[in-house]
Amino acid sequence: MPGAPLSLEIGIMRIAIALTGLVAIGGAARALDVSLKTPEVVLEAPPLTSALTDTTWLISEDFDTSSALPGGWSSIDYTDVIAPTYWNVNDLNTYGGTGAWWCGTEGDGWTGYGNMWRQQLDLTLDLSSATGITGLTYWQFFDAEWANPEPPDDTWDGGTVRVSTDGGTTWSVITPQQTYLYSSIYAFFLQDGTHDIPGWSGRLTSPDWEEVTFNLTPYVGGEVIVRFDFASDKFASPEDGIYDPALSAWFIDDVAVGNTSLDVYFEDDMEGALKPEWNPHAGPVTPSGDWWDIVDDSHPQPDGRPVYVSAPNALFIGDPASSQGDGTYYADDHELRPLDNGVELPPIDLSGDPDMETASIRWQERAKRDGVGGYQYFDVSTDGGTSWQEIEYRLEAGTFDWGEEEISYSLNAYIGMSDVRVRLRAGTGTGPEHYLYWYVDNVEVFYTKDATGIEGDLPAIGGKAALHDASPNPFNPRTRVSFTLAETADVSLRIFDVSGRLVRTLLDGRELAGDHSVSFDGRDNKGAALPSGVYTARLVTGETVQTTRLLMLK
Ligand SMILES: [Ca+2]
Ligand SMILES: [Ca+2]
Ligand SMILES: [Ca+2]
Repeated sequence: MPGAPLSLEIGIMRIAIALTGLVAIGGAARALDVSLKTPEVVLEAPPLTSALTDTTWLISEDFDTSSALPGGWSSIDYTDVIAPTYWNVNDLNTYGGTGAWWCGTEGDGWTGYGNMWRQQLDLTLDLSSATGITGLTYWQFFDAEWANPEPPDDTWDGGTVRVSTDGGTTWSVITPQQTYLYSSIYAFFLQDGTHDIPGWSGRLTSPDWEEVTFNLTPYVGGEVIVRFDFASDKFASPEDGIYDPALSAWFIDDVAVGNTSLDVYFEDDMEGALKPEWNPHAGPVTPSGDWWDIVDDSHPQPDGRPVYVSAPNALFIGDPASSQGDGTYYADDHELRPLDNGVELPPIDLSGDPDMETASIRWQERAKRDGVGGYQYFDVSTDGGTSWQEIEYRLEAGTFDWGEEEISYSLNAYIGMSDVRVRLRAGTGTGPEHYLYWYVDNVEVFYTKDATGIEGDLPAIGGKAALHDASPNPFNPRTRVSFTLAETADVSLRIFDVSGRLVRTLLDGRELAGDHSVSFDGRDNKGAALPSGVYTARLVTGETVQTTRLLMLK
C-alpha cells in the first residue's frame, strides 16, 4: 500500500522547518512528519511511502482509517489462566498424627505460598439425611501477609470460607462461630474486585493451631459445598522473599461434620486415602483483558507529545486512567493485574515470490519503560501462533520518542514460509510499580527482490538528483554520503553489503531540494557493527536509482 503521499500537509511541514531552522542534514533530519500538532514539533519518522522500486509491501498499516484494530489484527491476553493447584496433603505441619491439607509448596529456596495465588479446596457434603443442629469443625494453622492496606481492606493476603447450595454456581461467605480476624482481604479485592471479604490473615501464635466451627444447620436436607478459599496479592510472599520465607499459608486437619446428637456425616484426618468429597483446585484467574487499542489525540498525551506519527490514530497499550496521568500502565495499580498482552499482526506469507531476497518488519514507536518490570517484546511464530520465539525484549528504562530507536527486524529467516506470525507484546511482571506505555504507528512488513546487479538493471541517472562519492572512502568506521536534489522528492538511501543484502536504511522519506549529507556509522539497522568490506550506498529518487561504492577498512 505504498503511495498516496500526504501532499495536503506539506505546507505545514515547511512551516515546521522554517521555525526550527532545521534543514535535512544528517541522519537525524530524515523524513519530517506531516501530522504535526504544533509547528515547532518536528518528528523524524519516515512516512509509509517509499520510492524503492523493487520493494513489495505485505503490510503497511497506519491505523488511521478506523478507531478499531484493523482487520486481521488482534489484541490477545496471554495471562496464564491455567494456574497450578497447590492445595495438597502434606506431613509438613499437622494438628495430630500425619497428614493435613496444606495450601503451599516448596519452591526454589522458599516454602509457603506465592504471589497472585488463588487456591480453593472444596468439600462436598451430602446432608440430605442429616437432622438437627449440624456443624462443621476442623483445626487450622494460618500464616499469611498481614498489615494495613487502605480502607476498607484491613489485610493483604488471606483465606475465607464460602458455601454453595447450587453445585458451585454461586457462593456465599459463611462466618465461623469464632468469627474472622479481618473484615476485608485486599487480595480478594485485587482478584475479584470485591471489598469486604472477611477471613484469616497473619499468624496464629497461641496456640499455633485453633479449632474452627461453622453452623451448617441451614443446609440440612440437601447438598452443600464448603470452599476454603485462599488469595494472595502481587507482592510480599515467601516467593519473592520480601515476607517471611517460611510463611506457610493455610493448614487444615481433623475435619468432621456432625450434629449435636453425635451423628457423624463426614470425617477425615487426612491420614488415609484422599476421600472423594475433596476437590482441590486453582481458582479462576481474571484476565488482564485486551489492552491494545487505537487512540487519537483525545487520548492523554504523555509529556504533551503527539500520540501518533501519521494522523489521526496510532496503536497503544497502557492505561490512560492510571493515577500517573500520563497513560502509563502501572502493574501495581490496585485495580489492575500484571500485564501480559500482545497485538498479533495478520499472518504474513513469505512464500509467494521466488525472487524474494530480504524480508523485514519495521514500525515507529513512542514508549516508556521502568527498566525493571516493564517489558516490550517482539516475537515470531512459525506454527500458526501455537508457540512463539522471543526475538527481542527491550527492558532498559527511559522514555523514547518517535524515531529515537530504530525499530526494524529482519524476517529473512522466514523467507519461503507461508504463515509467519509476529506480535508485539507488553508485560509488567508481578512485582510492584512496574510500568510501561507503548504507542506504535506505521507498521510495515515488506520484502525486496534480488538486489545484486542493480547497477546494470535499473534506469540511468536522472536529472533530478545526484549522488556524490562518500567521504572519507575508505572509512573506519564512519563516513558521509552526500547527494543533491533538484526538487523536493521522496528519497531512500540504503546500504547493501557485497552480497546485495540490505544492511542499513539511512533515509526513507521526503527530502527538500538542495544538498544533503548523511552520516553512516558502519552499523546495521539493529546497531551491530558491520565487518570490513565493500558496501553499496543506493539512492532512490522517484524512478531513478544511483549507487556508489564504500570500502570499510578496520
Ligand atoms: Ca492429620
Ligand atoms: Ca502478599
Ligand atoms: Ca497513524
